[in-house]
Amino acid sequence: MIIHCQSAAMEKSLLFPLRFLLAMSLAVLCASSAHPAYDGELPAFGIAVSSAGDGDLVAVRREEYDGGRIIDISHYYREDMPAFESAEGIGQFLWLPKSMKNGSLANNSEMKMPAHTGTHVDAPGHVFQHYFEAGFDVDTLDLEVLNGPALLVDIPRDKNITAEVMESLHIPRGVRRVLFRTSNTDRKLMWKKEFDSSYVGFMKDGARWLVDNTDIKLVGVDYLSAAAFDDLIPSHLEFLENREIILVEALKLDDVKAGVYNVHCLPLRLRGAEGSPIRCILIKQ
Ligand SMILES: *[C@@H]1O[C@H](CO)[C@@H](O)[C@H](O)[C@H]1NC(C)=O
Ligand SMILES: *[C@@H]1O[C@H](CO)[C@@H](O)[C@H](O)[C@H]1NC(C)=O
Ligand SMILES: CC(=O)N[C@H]1CO[C@H](CO)[C@@H](O)[C@@H]1O
Repeated sequence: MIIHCQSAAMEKSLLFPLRFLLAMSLAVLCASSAHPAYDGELPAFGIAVSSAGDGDLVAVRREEYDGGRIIDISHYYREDMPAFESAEGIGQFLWLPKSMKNGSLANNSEMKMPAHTGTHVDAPGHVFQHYFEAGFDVDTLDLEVLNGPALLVDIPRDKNITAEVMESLHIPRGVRRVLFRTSNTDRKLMWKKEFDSSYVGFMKDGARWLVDNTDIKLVGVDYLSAAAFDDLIPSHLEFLENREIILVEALKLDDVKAGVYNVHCLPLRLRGAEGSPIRCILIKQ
């Protein structure tokens, strides 16, 4: 145990103040001879862990906060989350190269995943080479568009989002952010490992209709792509050509009432990337 503690204290990768603090707390742990590591699975995999020491520690996981006022509409990342055109899910994306169990002063995970994984955002460079080259990456997206009043609407369950469907929704002018809930949510497609190309999304004419006839700048959808599989690129081109519309995909809209909310979405500042994981929440008005 003592050897273990000393090797941990020699960890070099941390800045001094943190190192000092951790060394202090480690000293306490060493003195009380409790092992700092947990004995369960990694919390990242959605499994509560119990401490090796006194009593059980149970991490609380929530989809809502403050009595339901704040709703998390992002999916947590998991290995069996669907990946575009794959039957295998996203697979392992998180590793623990430095772990307390192996004598490190702290656990330091590493992650690797495609930028368009899970709940994510598309930037104009996703489908336009000249925009990509000109730097229209996720760090250029307008946070004002990604944060503000939003409408959550239900789409007729028997159709993809065509011009006709868009027209039938009667979304008033002035509405700038809309989250489209479809049968993808009913079918729990984001909870199935295998990619399903029969998901509902925008057909080219639906995307065009939205651009021409509404003030919508934030388009949120409930599966991996805003565009229906059959119109994958044409719909993206319609949406992203004017560089005003932001697509947020694979939102978790289960059990949320249709209506008006404040949406808050924040992508990572990944310069050079045409996509990014994004955390989105709804706040009841
Ligand atoms: C600890 O180190 C051993 C030996 O290098 C390795 O096999 C094991 O996977 C490591 N465990 C963790 C949790 O990093
Ligand atoms: C939506 O379009 C996809 C192809 O992109 C198709 O497989 C699916 O059946 C369509 N869904 C509906 C409800 O029409
Ligand atoms: C806090 C935390 O993530 N602790 C982890 C540190 O690493 C060990 C493995 O060495 C895990 O079991 C813990 O869960």
